[in-house]
Amino acid sequence: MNYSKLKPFSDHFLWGASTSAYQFEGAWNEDGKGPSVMDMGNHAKDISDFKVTSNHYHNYKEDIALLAEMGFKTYRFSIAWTRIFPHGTGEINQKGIDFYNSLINELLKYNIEPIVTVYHFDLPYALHLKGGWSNKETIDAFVNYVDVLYSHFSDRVKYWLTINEQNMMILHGAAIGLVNPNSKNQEKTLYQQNHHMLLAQARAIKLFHEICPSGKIGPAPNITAIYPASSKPEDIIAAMNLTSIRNWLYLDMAVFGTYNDIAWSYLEEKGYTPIIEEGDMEILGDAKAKPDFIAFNYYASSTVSASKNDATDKGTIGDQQLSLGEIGVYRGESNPNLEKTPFGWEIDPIGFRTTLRELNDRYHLPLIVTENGLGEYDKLEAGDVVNDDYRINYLRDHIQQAQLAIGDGVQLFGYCPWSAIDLVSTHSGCSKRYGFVFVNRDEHDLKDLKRIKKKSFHWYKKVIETNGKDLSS
Ligand code: BGP
Repeated sequence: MNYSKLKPFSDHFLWGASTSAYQFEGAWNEDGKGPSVMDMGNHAKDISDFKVTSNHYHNYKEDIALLAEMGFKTYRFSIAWTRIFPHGTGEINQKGIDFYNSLINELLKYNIEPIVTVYHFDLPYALHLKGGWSNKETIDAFVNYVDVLYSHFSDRVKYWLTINEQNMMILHGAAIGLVNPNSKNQEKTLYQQNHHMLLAQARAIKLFHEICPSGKIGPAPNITAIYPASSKPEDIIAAMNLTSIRNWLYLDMAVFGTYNDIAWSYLEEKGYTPIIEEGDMEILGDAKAKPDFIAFNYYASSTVSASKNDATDKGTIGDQQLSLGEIGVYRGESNPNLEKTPFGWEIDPIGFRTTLRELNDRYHLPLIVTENGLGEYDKLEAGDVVNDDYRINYLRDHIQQAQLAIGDGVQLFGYCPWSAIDLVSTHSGCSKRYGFVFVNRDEHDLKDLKRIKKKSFHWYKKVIETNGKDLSS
């Protein structure tokens, strides 16, 4: 629909950006921090340095001053579970509490609203050794951990996110360290882990509502529109299959407290159904466990066609070599109507509006975008200049579509692109940059880690200043 007049972003719209602890903080084993699965994973050794990353742990004051200079209204960051509990449970590490207290206070000094992700891929390694999310005790460890976070920080933190991209963790479990890539029956294991994570999330939300009635909490999956490759009816069914398996399985449980029917039928067909113990569905269906809003990450749409029922259904896409396609369910296709980033991710701003509409139609909850952005090989030019016009174009096109979605009736209350400042990409190291601020380092040569404002820094500052009215560069 074309509108003759655009609805504006609300006066209190939360403009900001995001980071995550293991990609940004560094100080991986300092001040009592224990190891996480991300510290111990394979990517940590070969691709890049993950021990120092952007050294934010030691540089947070300068970093937050830069966010304040851009005029950020909010900043989404994650807390490293292993800074609070080095082994996942047990004694609290006071230095971890101190660090996040200082970080939160520094944000508030500039009137930047903190949005905290409690778990962004970095499960404590000690819990992983005891079976990770396959072990139901991890649910109790998680609830104990969030309880400690709420009691220390909820006096100042109003917005909380439970689990970052649970759906990506389950769909690409081996890549994110949930299962051993050589283990058997990975999917069966992963969907059991998924069930446990859903229980952990429901209990964490319920607890939050009991002890922080004035705060807001929600999940943060990666959600995207899935297109049928053609108008063939069988392609439409394939798109619905993937939409249910990738998107609704997670959000229907969070919001409605039920397994999505199509996704459940898929689990049954494949033999992946989790064991559901007595009492589990009561926990999942508890009215107090319902989120206050939905946060979601959006980078690209996906396109699929009907399965051919043979091995060619399973292909790969993009730089992460993620498989897209499953025999008897759907096959991944590239979309000829879309340009791709140098890392092979399809750029689809209109798909962003579609995704916002779909989420609104289905759940009628306020929405916030917690990741959206362009990974590129930025070049530092003479005179400390980074001309990242491609990033400005990408973000501008997405913000325009977000505004159209607001016109469609979507209750969008914030936009936090990825990432505030350069950090290390899990699979592509620090050559793949997303930030408004360049961090001067290479994969293994840490150089001086100096912060350098990119062209997009100045552009985004103006976008925020004008509350999204001036998107020109
Ligand atoms: C999301 C993650 C982020 C970040 C982002 C970009 O899936 O939540 O942590 O990594 O993707 O991905 P990449 O770094 O692989 O380009």
